[in-house]
Amino acid sequence: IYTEKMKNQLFGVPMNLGANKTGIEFGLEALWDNYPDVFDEMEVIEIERQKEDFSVQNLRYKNTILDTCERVAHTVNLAVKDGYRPITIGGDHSIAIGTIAGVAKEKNIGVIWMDAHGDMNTQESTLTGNIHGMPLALLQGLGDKDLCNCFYDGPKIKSENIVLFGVRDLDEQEREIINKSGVKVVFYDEIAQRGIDVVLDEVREYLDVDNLHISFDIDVLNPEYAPGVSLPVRGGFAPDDIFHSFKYLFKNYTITSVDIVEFNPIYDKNSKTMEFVKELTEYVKNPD
Ligand code: HAR
Ligand code: MN
Ligand code: MN
Ligand code: MN
Repeated sequence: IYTEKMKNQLFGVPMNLGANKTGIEFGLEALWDNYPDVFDEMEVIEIERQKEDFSVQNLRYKNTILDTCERVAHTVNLAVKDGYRPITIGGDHSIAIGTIAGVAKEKNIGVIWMDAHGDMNTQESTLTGNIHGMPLALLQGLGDKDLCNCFYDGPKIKSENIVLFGVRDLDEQEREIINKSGVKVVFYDEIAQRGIDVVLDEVREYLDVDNLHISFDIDVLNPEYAPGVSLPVRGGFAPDDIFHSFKYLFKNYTITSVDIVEFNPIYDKNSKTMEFVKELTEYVKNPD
């Protein structure tokens, strides 16, 4: 299935409340200032601060994150209904609660979650209380009920239609949640050992869907190439591996929608990460 030439719609969500270091909230501005031709037509979904219960330590900024994700879902959903491919630039990874809800309401999708982390904690397992460590669990109906029911009630994605790709850092309890869920995990080490082409072919055989959402966390790259993230993890992909993988996915699935998240300009070096984000966005806007 070759992805048809679909029109894209770019969204930006400058949210950083799901993470605990400062910087991600400045990512979009940095991209605009430096590459106006790529990012100018982006529609920004603003953050509207809600009242928070600060005695709740394990779901930090839940109310604002939920409000934002509801609006992200609504906007993304309209784009999908109008026949567009929404490309959403973060922001921390909690925004995927909204983007995926927005797409999943209209289409039966698989999800490839490219990330050094699992993002499958719940409010019970989290060691940090940061919601960007939870979106993939929430999207399967695991965790806080209100967040699980973002945009519409119930799970958004079946566990068997999810692949975690490039993982290098899981929390202990998170690992148990993942194993129980049945999500397929492809660790970075396995990809490095067996070769990316073998592994991508296995993913294609495993993920038996036509429509695929790519949720791309920049920290899946080796921090050598992309230091501009909040939680770098040793090892990981080179940019070429990522472009190769995207090419493969665009050839083998209908890519309905893409997230590119967790760019933190404060930790960037020589604009390496920013340039990568620009190039990846350009590729997604005009895949070959
Ligand atoms: N597992 C850790 C936590 O729950 C770190 C999660 C990191 N998440 C992101 N997005 N950077 O992948 O806090
Ligand atoms: Mn509101
Ligand atoms: Mn992530
Ligand atoms: Mn991550």
